[in-house]
Amino acid sequence: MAYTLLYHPLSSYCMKVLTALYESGTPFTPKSVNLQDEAERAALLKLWPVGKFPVLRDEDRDLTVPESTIIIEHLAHQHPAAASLLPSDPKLALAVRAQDRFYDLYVHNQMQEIVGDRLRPANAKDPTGVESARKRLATSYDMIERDMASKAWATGGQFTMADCAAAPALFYGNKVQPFEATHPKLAAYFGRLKERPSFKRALEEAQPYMKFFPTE
Ligand SMILES: N[C@@H](CCC(=O)N[C@@H](CS)C(=O)NCC(=O)O)C(=O)O
Repeated sequence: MAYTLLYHPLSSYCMKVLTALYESGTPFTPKSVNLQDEAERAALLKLWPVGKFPVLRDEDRDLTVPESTIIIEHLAHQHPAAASLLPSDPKLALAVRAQDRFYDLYVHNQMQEIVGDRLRPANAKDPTGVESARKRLATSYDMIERDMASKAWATGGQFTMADCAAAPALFYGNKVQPFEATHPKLAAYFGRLKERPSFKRALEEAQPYMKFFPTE
């Protein structure tokens, strides 16, 4: 099995896939992409014109797989050790996909909206967009707080793709809109995620770049 992952260690969606790769012990070749470097950016665009990472190359099948969720689903189908990230039972799999969508769309993307605004020049800020992202994030935190009352992981007792999605979304979400003082069950879940060796490793690899995260 020859996988190459185009990614950057600081990128939240890349951390989602790294967590899945480390969780399953899937061997892969990491190819860090510096988007500021014209040649590296061009190489990414050639594979996936949308220009976002992560992108997985499955060399054996000559397949380019973009989108974090699809990459993890691909791994779960191809690599037995990754199978538990997406249960074979259709009902359980649906629950995992539902939580994965929730974390991507209503936590991760809202966090990205806030971070993206910090990177915009002063004359191009979008306060309305940021306000709406903050409101949605607050709603999501409340939903997770209720939902995590009796569960260890996002869909129950098993660590799945949904937890890979939750981990980086909550890590950066907590930076832009802290929840630890207000949402104890969410904070406890986040604590478990940070201690999970797979995510812990992704976080450690991001540390050297954390200084580039915009704090305001
Ligand atoms: N829906 C995509 C989102 C990927 C994404 O937003 N990636 C960010 C990094 S976390 C990116 O490539 N940003 C660079 C850009 O937009 O130019 C996924 O799940 O993989």
